[in-house]
Order: sequence, then structure tokens, then C-alpha cells
Amino acid sequence: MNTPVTHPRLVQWIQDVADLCRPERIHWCDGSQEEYDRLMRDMVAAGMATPLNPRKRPNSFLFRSDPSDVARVEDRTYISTSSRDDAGPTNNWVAPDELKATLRGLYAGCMRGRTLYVIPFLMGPFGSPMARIGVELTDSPYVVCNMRIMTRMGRAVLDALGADGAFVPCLHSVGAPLMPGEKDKPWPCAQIEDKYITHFPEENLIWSFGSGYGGNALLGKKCFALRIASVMARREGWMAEHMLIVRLTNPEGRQFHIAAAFPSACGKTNLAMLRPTLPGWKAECIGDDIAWMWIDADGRLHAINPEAGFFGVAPGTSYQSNPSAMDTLKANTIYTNCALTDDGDVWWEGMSEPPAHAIDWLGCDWYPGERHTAAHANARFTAPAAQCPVLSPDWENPNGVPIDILIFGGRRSQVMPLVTEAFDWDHGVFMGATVASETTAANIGAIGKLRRDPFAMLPFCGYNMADYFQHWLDMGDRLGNKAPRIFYVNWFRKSAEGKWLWPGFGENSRVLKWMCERVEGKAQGKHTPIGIHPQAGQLDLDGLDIHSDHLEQLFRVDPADWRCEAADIAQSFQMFGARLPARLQAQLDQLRARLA
Ligand code: O2Y
Ligand code: MN
Repeated sequence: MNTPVTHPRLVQWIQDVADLCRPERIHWCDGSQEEYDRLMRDMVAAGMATPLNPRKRPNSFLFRSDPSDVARVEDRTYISTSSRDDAGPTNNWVAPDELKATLRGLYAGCMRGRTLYVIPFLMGPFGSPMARIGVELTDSPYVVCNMRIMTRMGRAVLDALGADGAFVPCLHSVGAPLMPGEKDKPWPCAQIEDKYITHFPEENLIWSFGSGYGGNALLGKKCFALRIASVMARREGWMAEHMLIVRLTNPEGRQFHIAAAFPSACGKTNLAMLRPTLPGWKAECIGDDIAWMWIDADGRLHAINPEAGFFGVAPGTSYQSNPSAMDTLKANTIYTNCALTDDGDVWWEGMSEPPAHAIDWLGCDWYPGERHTAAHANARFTAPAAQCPVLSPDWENPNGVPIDILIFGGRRSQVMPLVTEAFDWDHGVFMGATVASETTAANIGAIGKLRRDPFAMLPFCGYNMADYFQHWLDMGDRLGNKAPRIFYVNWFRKSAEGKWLWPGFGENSRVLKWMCERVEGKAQGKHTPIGIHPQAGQLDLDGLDIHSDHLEQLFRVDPADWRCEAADIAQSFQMFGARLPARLQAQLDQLRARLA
């Protein structure tokens, strides 16, 4: 094997993988534009990608996945630790030896007829003490191109790795070997029962098999930056969170940094790229999905976005809901499972009026009024963060940004008020631990069902969730009076008639303004049994046409509803048994006492 590095451990690992998977050839990715262009050209020639009309979307491509391979597969995702309890009750678990034996059987010869690509990548900005290196070995050129957008990738990372640098080994195969003379499929992958997304946190190791899609295959994202990083973070005293990061600047020029956790399909990318409707307020995006946070020398919580791109849900994204995302996607973007219009552009539900005809995500003719959507509900765009028009100049600051405000939220048509401030850190951790959201078409499972998703980390916490709760409490103890303030929001409450009570999108800046003014000690709050709400007149509603009855409903705390909520929370805590931190049980008891 010709290697551009002298890193014995890395070279040995690649040799071992090649001996097992039997690729036709090995390619070390340099991360150049030429390499990306060549891979794209090859995929177009092989019928795997469709180039879009360059006058509409320069240097952009559409992929259609296999219909069986359209989203993260939570049922097939494992945290494999020596002791089952260390993975905890929220993760699928198989013992490492058994899981590795199964995977080795699947990997044997799985790259026959294919190229093994070596992708050295960095999570975090170059020069950041928080940045971490990974190396993904994959047989998917689609993954290589996506990783080039989503991470810092290639030659410069090998240089940073040197001869003995630490890296997280990430092995990926689509699980579809090619026999001599066999024609490749447009989207090779394995059948569902052979898909495995596995993590071995005790060794910082990721093995993924059988899926070419998103979080299952772009291993820097959910697998490394959340599941493995959450374990590293606990070990090393920092935090890896499913959070967007945004900077707000008030009319006086004071900056506030916000990190916010929402379950999938709650509009995280929209909030990350918010355009405030309030005069004089400015918002800048730092990240839309993942935050790595640590206590810096100033004693404050600092955050970086470990990613370099956006892998966003296309349906619902429009110039109305998220103009900045739409501008980010104008060029150099990979689209997956969107519809193709007759003029060579992409389209999805919620973008604009439907075209008279399109090719749907399955590759078939599609006309408006058909029973199925033209784009898949989980259709995606992969776009470079650098193209975002509201990106903060500090998005790659190696020292991160100091966080003033932490937000949790979910999609709740009832019960949860528009905004609630936590009484203190422990109460905020309780809010995070009890996040719940109604599922949508973009989620896995039944639509409209309430799913508890603590800290929006249910699918992403790489260890026992009860220990993760304790880690949050410990971080608060270390932060002391420099801890960010914690809030809970719900943009999705509905009236009895089923209408949204809050306009959302840019108007959410009004809620964020109240939070900033709470941090400054300027805005008044009203204590309720569930937390602190804006006192009458403290939420800036200037110029917003909202009925006073709707406002009252937005903040209503119905004691009967909340007693049911407390009962549901108690049930959701049961699975943790004695491992649940006593301080969280105390928070639940106090909530019940306040509701009595
Ligand atoms: O379905 C997938 O593979 C992607 S899931 C995803 C992608 C970007 C950001 N967040 C998510 C998520 O599920 O939280
Ligand atoms: Mn996410």
C-alpha cells in the first residue's frame, strides 16, 4: 500500500481493514476540489448522480437513495460496552465481542470490486484545542463528497495528525460487494436486517455497515460528534450536545450567545439562521446541529460547532421559513431524495408552488395532486456552512463563543407554554431531562405521538442517560455563578381549534429578546409552579397582531394537565432506577408539590 503518511497505527488499521474487506484499490482523499469534481463526474457517469442545471444551481447534484435507505435507523444503532448498564436503558446493546463477530462476518469481502477511500477529517476549527481528528474508511464516493462539505477533510488533517496523533477510527461500508462484471446499483446498500450502526465507546471506535444514508454513513456527525464525543466529553469534563449555536446582538451592540437543543424536526436549522423581526436586533449563525462546549479559562461555558456544513431537511425549507438556508443552497450543494423539475432544478414540498411535472424521489413521473409527495419527507441538502449569508465571523473561532443562554424545546401542541425560565441550574437540567416532542413525518415512528427525548439526545447519547444527567449536574456545579441561564420554549402550541398560537420563525426573536433582558437583569419574570414566565408587558409584542386571548393560552399552566405531565415524567424516569440522580428526583417532587 502506498501511504502519504508515516503513522504506524493508522497504516496498520487500514491494512487490517483492507485484508478483511478486500477492496479493489485504496484511495487516500486529499480533500481537493479536483478530487471532489472527479468523484462527482464518475458518479454521474455511473448513473448514481444527476447534475442540476448549472444556470439554476451551479456545481450541484441530485442523488436518489434506495427506498429502503432513507433515514437514520435507530433500531439498528448500538452502543456496545462491556457492561450493559454502561450503555443504559435508552440504547440498543450487544456485547462487544458478539457484535464485532457479527460485523466481521458482514465486512468480510464487502468491498470487493470497490474502492476503499481513506478520509482524514477534523471535527472543529483548525487550531482549536477542542478539535478532534477522525479517519473514516468507506467504500462510498457519495460519503466522501458529503464529508468534504460537512467536515474539514483531507491533506491538511493528515499533516495535523503527524506520525502519532490520536484519531477516532470510523469504518463504513455500504455492504454491497460487486462481483466481476456486475453493474453497480445507483444506490448500493444492504437489506435492513444487515444494517448496523455500531459504537464501541470504550475504544472510541465506530463501525457502520449496510446504509449509505446521512447519519448512518457520514460518521463524523451523529456517530462521532455526538455518540462517541459524548463519552469522551464525560471522561474529559466537557459536553457534546445536540445543539444549534446562534449569536444575537441587541441594538446597543451587546452580544449574547445561545445554544439550543431540540429533537429532530423542530426547526433547529430555522432558529440557527433566524432573521429577527425586531428592529435593531441581529442574529448570526454559528452552527445548526451540534455544539461541543467546555469551561474555558474565564470560567464560562464556551462552544464550537464541530461541523463545517449543513445536512438539513429540505421539505418545509422556503424563502418564507428560512431565506438564509435557501441562499446557502444556491450552489455547490448535494441534494438527496428531492424531486427533479423539468428545467433541471430541485423541488420539495413547502418550497414553493408545485411544478406542473417533476421526477419524484423514486425516479418516477410526478404531477401535483398525486397521493405521495414528490420529495421524501427526510430529503436532505448538504451545503457548505461558509455559503450561509448570516454566518457569524466567529463561527471558526478556535476558542469558541461564550454561552449566555441554554434553551431546550420540543414540538408540543398542548401543555407547554411559549417560554419558561428555569429557577436555577438543577431545575434547568430537569427541564432538559424531560424534553418531549410530538413526532412528525420526518421522524421515525407514528406521527403525532409524544416521545420523551431528554436533552434531544435520546438517539445520540453514547452512555447511560442517567450518568449523562449527572454529568450535566456536575458541569453546573463547576460553572457556579458563571453558568448560562436555562429556558424551555415551545413554538408549536395550538388553540382548541387546532390553530398555531404563535407565528414562529423571525418572530421568535421576541422570545429571545426577553431571555437576553433576563440575563441583563432588565426584564421582569413571574414565578409559576413550572418556572418563570414574562411578566405582563415584558415580552415585546410591538407590531405583532396577536389576540390577548391567544397570548393567555400561550402561557396557560393548567394544573390538571401538569399533574398528568408530572406523572408522565415520573414514568419516563422509572427506567433509570437507582442510577437516576437524586437531585432530579428532588426536582420532580418539588414540581409536584408546587402543583398540589
Ligand atoms: O436521517 C438522517 O440520516 C439525518 S438525521 C439528522 C441530520 C442532520 C441533523 N440532524 C439530524 C437528526 O436526526 O437530528
Ligand atoms: Mn440533529
